[in-house]
Amino acid sequence: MLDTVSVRADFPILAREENGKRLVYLDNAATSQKPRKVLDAIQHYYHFHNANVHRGAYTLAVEATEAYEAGRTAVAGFVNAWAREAVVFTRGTTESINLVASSWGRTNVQPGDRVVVTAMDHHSNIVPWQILCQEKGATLRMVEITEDGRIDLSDFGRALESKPKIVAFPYVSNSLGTVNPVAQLTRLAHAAGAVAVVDGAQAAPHLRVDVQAIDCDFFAFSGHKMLAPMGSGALIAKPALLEAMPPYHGGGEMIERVWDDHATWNKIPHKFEGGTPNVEAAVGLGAAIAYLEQLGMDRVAEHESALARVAIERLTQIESVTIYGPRDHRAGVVPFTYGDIHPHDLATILDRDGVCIRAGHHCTQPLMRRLGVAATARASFYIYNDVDDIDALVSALRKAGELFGVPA
Ligand code: C6P
Repeated sequence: MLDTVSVRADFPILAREENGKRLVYLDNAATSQKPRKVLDAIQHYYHFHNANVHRGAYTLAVEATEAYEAGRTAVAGFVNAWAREAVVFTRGTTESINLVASSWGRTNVQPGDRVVVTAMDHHSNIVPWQILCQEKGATLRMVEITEDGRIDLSDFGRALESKPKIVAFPYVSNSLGTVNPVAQLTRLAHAAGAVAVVDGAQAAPHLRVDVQAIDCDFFAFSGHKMLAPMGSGALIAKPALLEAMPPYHGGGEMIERVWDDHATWNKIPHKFEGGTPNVEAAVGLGAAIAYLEQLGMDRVAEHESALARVAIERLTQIESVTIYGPRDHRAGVVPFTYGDIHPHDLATILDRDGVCIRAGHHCTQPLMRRLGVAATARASFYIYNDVDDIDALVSALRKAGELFGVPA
């Protein structure tokens, strides 16, 4: 396990108390807290190097550009991208997937075509494809999940028989914690002639990602879930695909030449980064990656799996708790319900003890329907969580059980 005492000391917000109790932050799947190194890197950038990037001939602008592009180099190394040019900065997973749907999708999907997603996908990896399919007269096919919360590989195989153009799936489910066999799913998608789009929102922060080993065509992630600022993230794509794709947004910096009635495009990835980019996001993301790499992503993954195992073991001892998702091959996401207590009530009551959990459909309504619930409560772990946090969760839950008269 990680040395959480020293890790916690790096996160100023974790020193705050909630109702006189230690802050127990268990909503990391929604967003992570930020270490001092990331906050300092952003402040340092604004104190010493701020200017608009890629445009200026003066020293400050060159430094700002270098800081921005250093963030790209860090991302490329972090996910083992094919090249630096394979990294397009976006506002996060949602924008990355919309970019693929709008650019690759609009160019390549024709009436009558199929797009495949899974029933455990986040709305961000469903709705952009729905919009594309509606616009193009294509059909969206949702692959079912098994009883124990995995992608149903038989149904996945059946969905591929229709030779879809795009197959999209999550690396890690935010509502089940399932870690999917993404390299295998990509191989199957390619064999059916499709491009594979991996939603890496819950993977990049928590395990070692290697896009070349997965061999996916597109990989989307959000920086804010991995210690970096809000509004940071990237799309990683095979360079040949990016070269062939039309731009997503028109504007400054994404062009080569502009004539009265048409324009030609800048090189990748700049073709997809129209307008002044979020430089502080790239700087913060670079610092976040340095922090995570110093801990080691294998240790991060081990730490969170260990916490999930302990949490599941402890929660299972509470009579009326139901835990969702598979028992193994899972990340540090633990969704549950507690008797008939509404998850929102549970989250509000736990907050009195300083325990922050998420309650709701977690932007996975098709999945919730299949689970037969409107909402779940969810604890999700990161590098600064420890067994004390799980103890606090369990004791706050037992108190809630007493309050609502639910067997504990
Ligand atoms: N999930 C949660 O589970 P953005 O908002 O673009 O940073 O990320 C969207 C997203 C896409 N895919 C998956 C698997 C996700 O988990 C998320 C974000 C958050 O609490 C918010 S619903």
